[in-house]
Amino acid sequence: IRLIRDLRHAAAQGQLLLHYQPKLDIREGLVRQAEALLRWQHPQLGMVSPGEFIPLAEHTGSIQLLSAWVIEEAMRQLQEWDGRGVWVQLSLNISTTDLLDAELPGRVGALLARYRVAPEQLIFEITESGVMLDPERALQVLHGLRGYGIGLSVDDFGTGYSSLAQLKRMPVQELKIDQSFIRELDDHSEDSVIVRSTIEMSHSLGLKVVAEGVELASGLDLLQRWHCDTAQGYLISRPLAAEAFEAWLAQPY
Ligand code: G
Ligand code: G
Ligand code: MN
Ligand code: NA
Repeated sequence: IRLIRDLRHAAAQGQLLLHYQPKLDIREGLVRQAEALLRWQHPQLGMVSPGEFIPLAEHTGSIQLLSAWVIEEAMRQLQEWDGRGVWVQLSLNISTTDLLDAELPGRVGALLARYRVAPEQLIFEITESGVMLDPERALQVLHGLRGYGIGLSVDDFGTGYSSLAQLKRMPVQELKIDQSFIRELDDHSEDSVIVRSTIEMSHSLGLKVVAEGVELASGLDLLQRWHCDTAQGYLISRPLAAEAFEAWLAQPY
């Protein structure tokens, strides 16, 4: 209850921040992409995980406030990096509720102009269950975002609702295979069959594939052999604060 009340003020009190987890381009062997992950530095409780407060925010109506903060902060950060000659593409997590907000594309378009951010520098990650709530409305929002040139990605693919018919209708360019299939990836498990066929299917549909939760070097080797495009996970790096991420980028991978 306390958390709900505090959450409403978190943005205004400067308690929110974004961490950035590198996404490795497997073929090129370099990092020019990252996923922005929300962090809440609570004055008494310390770092609170979004796994705890995002669901809370979804239920109490403060999610739109949080999402607005995340989108604007990401743009501000991109503008700052651009000023120092650092080019990155950022993925942002967009909640179910945001997908039903018809005003979202317009607000994002206005922010792109205000911060002079190229739309190619942003990818919005959505979940299929988010789209399933009200497909017509969500598709309209997605097409609106796409109209501004924002990239779209399906997060947590393979869990929850994974309707291939739905996937075909969505204007997405990227698919992220859920961590549960990747973390203990080896050459002969069921996971390997699922991952290989998902990569093949995605490429047939013209989608890039990200493997999330890459923890083992052996897993990365397999993903490379199977022509997966992008790897994200603790093996490459944990999510980092902005300054640490910038320093990390400056080192050759
Ligand atoms: O970073 P971490 O692994 O603790 O994230 C836990 C969950 O919170 C993940 O499902 C992630 O997608 C989600 N999450 C992280 N940042 C954001 C955000 O900015 N917005 C939304 N809606 N979800 C986020
Ligand atoms: O739902 P989503 O895919 O957005 O969740 C991203 C979350 O996964 C982040 O909170 C991040 O901290 C976490 N994460 C990223 N890489 C790894 C990894 O290699 N292993 C594990 N266990 N979690 C990871
Ligand atoms: Mn994500
Ligand atoms: Na995921």
